[in-house]
Amino acid sequence: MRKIIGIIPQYPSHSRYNIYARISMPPVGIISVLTTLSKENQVFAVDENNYGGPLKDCMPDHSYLQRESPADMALFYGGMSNSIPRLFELAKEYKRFGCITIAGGSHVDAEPEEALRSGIDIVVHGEGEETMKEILAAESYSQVKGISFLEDGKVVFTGKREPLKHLDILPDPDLTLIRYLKKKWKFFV
Ligand code: B12
Repeated sequence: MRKIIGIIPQYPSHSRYNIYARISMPPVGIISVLTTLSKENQVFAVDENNYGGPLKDCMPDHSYLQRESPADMALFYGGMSNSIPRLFELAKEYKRFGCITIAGGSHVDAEPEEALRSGIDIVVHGEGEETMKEILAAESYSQVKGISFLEDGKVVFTGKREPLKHLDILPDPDLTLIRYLKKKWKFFV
């Protein structure tokens, strides 16, 4: 059983003025991935854009989170380019904690090498639900389709994975996995 933290990294302060930032809602993609892992692993998530937990230097205090609920794997939402600098900062911090770091979402999908050279161990391309389950079970990452990682300093891409065919078998995203919420959600899309 793995101890997994999912993190939605904070957007820069200027993005808080866009219309969507006025309504707090998490991106559902990473929550869907975490939900598929949550039956067999210990899983929780934090959304740094809607976070009311302990702070350090005005930012979420991940040393505190790690002390309270130690994780051995950190999963990051890499779908928004404006939050990528924060994602890389956190990835390096979680590497220092000794975690395996994994990112998915449209930005890292398009720019895997940048992520792999910035603290991320594995980039998951496309839909992450099945891929993550296979990563957790794999003896060698090269057996898992749809991921990139570094080997001897070079990027290895294991090949494109077919999109999921039966979405109905996926569990509904479990929003209760997100802890330390600052505001309750009023709307959801
Ligand atoms: C729906 C959507 C929204 C909804 C979000 C609803 C919600 N609660 O999630 C709304 C309308 C609110 C929205 C707003 C915005 N959006 Co939008 N949105 C999308 C859209 C159309 C689909 C995203 C989605 O939910 N897909 C379905 C889920 C299930 O897929 P997913 O998120 O990609 O996640 C899967 C994989 O990527 C992967 N995955 C994702 N994360 C992780 C993490 C790990 C560890 C793993 C293993 C896998 C993994 O597995 C997931 C499940 O299969 C995408 C375009 C697209 N086709 O992807 C744009 C997109 C993500 N949005 C974009 C943008 C720019 C915005 C806004 C900034 C627009 C604006 N100017 O205000 C705002 C930001 C809002 C905010 N503060 O977060 C851009 C991001 C571009 C970029 N490089 O940054 C995209 C890519 C569209 C585009 N091409 O321009 N958006």
